[in-house]
Amino acid sequence: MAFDLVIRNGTVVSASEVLEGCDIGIQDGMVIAIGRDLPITEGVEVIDAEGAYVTPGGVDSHCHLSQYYDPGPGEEQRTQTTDGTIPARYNFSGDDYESGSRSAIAGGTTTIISFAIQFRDDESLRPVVTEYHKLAEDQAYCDYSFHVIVTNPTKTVLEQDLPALVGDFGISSIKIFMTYASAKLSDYQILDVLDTARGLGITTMVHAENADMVDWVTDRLEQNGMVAPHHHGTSRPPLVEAEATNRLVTMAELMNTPVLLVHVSSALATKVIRKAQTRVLPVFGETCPHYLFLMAERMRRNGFEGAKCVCSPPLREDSSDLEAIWHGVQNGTFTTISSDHAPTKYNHSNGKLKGLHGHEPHGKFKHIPNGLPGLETRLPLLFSGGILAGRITPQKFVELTSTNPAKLYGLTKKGAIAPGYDADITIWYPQEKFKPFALDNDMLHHDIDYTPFEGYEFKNWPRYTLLRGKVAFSEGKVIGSMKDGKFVRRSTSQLSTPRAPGKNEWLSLRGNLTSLKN
Ligand code: DUC
Ligand code: ZN
Ligand code: ZN
Repeated sequence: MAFDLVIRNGTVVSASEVLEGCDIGIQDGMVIAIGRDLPITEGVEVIDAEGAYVTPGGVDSHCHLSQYYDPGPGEEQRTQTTDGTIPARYNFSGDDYESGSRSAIAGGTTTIISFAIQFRDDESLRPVVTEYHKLAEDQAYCDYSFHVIVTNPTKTVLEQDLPALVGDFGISSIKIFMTYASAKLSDYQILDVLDTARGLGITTMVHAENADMVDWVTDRLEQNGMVAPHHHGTSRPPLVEAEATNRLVTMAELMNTPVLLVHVSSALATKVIRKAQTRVLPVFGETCPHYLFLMAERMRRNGFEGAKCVCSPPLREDSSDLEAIWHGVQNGTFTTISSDHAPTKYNHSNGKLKGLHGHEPHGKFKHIPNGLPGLETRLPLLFSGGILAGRITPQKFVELTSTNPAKLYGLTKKGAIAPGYDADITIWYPQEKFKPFALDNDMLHHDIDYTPFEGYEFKNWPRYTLLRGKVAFSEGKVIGSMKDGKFVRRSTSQLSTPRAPGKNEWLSLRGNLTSLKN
């Protein structure tokens, strides 16, 4: 067997096993052998991984790059084109594909699935996907795919674009919102989307928060002058998330189709998902590192700087929420842990300070863009605060951060170190050789002026990240190129299939799969 590269003597982790003293043979960007003492012929590149964990490259199935998603109350959604090619609606203040994917690779993530958002006045999804291809092509250090955010389920979208998504575009998932004036769908529209998704084998991701509850509480808070950053959390209590989660689960059951609740933050919503799973409904859950490591008090720190930790759903007040999320990670309620990297700079006119300017002295939380940076820190945080803290096993780490997201979203060559799979591999430091350090934002590779994990002690970090057999990150340095990352076409989910319409004849009105399982 001729290898281009052999990773020698590592502790290779899969979602089920930890194999010590294992070699990995790579040829043409693909894993072709795993075993002990693989033959090393002259000229073969060798990476010594003795004493180190070797994990499949991370798959981050939820991040926002080149996306300006919520213009905020009273502002126009569309603005004019600035350079003739890319509309100014992408004039956001977060990461683009270059900086975001660079940061992914530096944190051990080799595939990202980011969002292509339809704006309300877009009749069709096709130009949206084309635009995002333009934004990402030759700009990515890691492989990438898109989920499409549907904000306007027109007849064209339901009858032509969604059916074309899987076959023509290689995209098998969509996201919908139950909150935000500029994005939310009515329950009627959600049913339309779920009905169509079932027939096509599309996995629907849902942002579940009750929009009216948020607006009603926000109005009361404003009337009482309670507008500082931490009141963002007050305006979106756990009940807001739990109600929408429950409503969505009910709609998914009616429609008999798989759904994934994204960025779950509270004990109450976790319970709703767990209960649905106990009833064997195809309901999946995703959570994020910030709901495992950060709490609402962060929004009270340093005056308006608390805005740095404003995200939706919000960080929670009560440590019992954080513990419930850890339990959900441990007991299998959550299928994936994604970063929900949705950053904006702090010090930027379109960034967090937008919530302060014009609303001095305390700012107004409803004008603060929602979201946190976290692509680069996702895996190292879960390695230090999960595996090394004894909260999860190395196998669970791999399952939640790579194998499951790959399977759930139909990335058939990602998520495992196995013959025939892409050689996307993260090699950690041998534990005894690693000197723990406190994180400083300057160490990160994103284009954001802060990290919510500043000062957190990291006890390990990816030493090498390999993308399809090529070392892209080595001992603190990104050595890959932004032409290395490729768009990956996806199949339908390997974790679930839509179910047969059963006795509900009205469900079959829109094209169902011909070979449905019951
Ligand atoms: N939803 C996300 O998925 N990310 C950031 C903000 C939001 O509301
Ligand atoms: Zn969301
Ligand atoms: Zn998100």
